[in-house]
Amino acid sequence: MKRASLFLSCLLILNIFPSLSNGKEVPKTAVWDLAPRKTPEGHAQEQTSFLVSEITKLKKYEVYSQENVRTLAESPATQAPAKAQPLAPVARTTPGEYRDSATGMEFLLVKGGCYQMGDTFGDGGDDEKPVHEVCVKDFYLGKYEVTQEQWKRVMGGNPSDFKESDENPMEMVSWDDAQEFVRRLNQTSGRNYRLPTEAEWEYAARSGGRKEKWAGTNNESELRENAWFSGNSGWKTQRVGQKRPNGLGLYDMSGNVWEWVSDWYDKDYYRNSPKNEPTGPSSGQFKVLRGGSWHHRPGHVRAASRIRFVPSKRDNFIGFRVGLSSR
Ligand SMILES: [Ca+2]
Repeated sequence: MKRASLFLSCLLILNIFPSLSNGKEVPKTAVWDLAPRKTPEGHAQEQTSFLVSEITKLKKYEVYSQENVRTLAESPATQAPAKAQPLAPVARTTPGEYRDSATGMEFLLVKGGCYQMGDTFGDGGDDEKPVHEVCVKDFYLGKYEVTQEQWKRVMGGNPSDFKESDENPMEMVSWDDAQEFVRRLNQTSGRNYRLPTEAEWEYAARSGGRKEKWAGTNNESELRENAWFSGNSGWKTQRVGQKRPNGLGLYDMSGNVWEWVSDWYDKDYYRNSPKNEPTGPSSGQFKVLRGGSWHHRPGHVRAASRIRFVPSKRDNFIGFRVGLSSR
């Protein structure tokens, strides 16, 4: 509007003062009569100064507007919530916690132990049988699923499907993609990040190997408080860390996105699994995913539930979280 008014003012003034444009003698008009002490030339100079002044103001306004837009874009209200802010390069936070300085990923120390792995409630699939004792050593596990913000910091792009927030979990990532993420992370950090093994994942999901049906609860009526699944997700992923954590303080182990683990899949592996630190079959066609997703029913978001996909599979219900050996 200001530009339009200014343009019209210019036209009006140039119409009244043709000397501004062609140097011809300026006819006397009512305007001169209202300002008899000024010569036409003096008045024209004054109007020219006025125009220059207004144009200068306009340019300042434009600069201000650009700065203002930039400031607004950088204001806290339009940035990702606090957890996605650049984090101080602090490695250890409190005992049992760990923070990666490059990505801001937070890890919790999972104290190792032995537990009953598999279909401990008798309602699982055949590949969850037999229930068998497994022992794992101490390890660190991501407190949250890997977020889109963290992915972008390492990989530089964001192929995820649900981009409502940088704190939504990364999805549309294959097992191979997750390996590349970890490889780059290790290259820059000098650490040894990795996917958790299937046995580690289930031990952590069960709040440290408890007889726990879902991560953090045995009560299906409480599941809405603990997990994003088909009953409450709105058919999309949700920002990580909003639901109740399990007994170890880990979020979204049940639901939100399925999580790749390091193991190859074998439906009969539990019949032959070693007791100590099993790492899965030595080879296979499929990789294992755990925990269910926003798209799946309560039965799929159980701590013991297993599915499989080829390592190149991508979908908008598939993500991952990162583990780290404790030594
Ligand atoms: Ca999950």
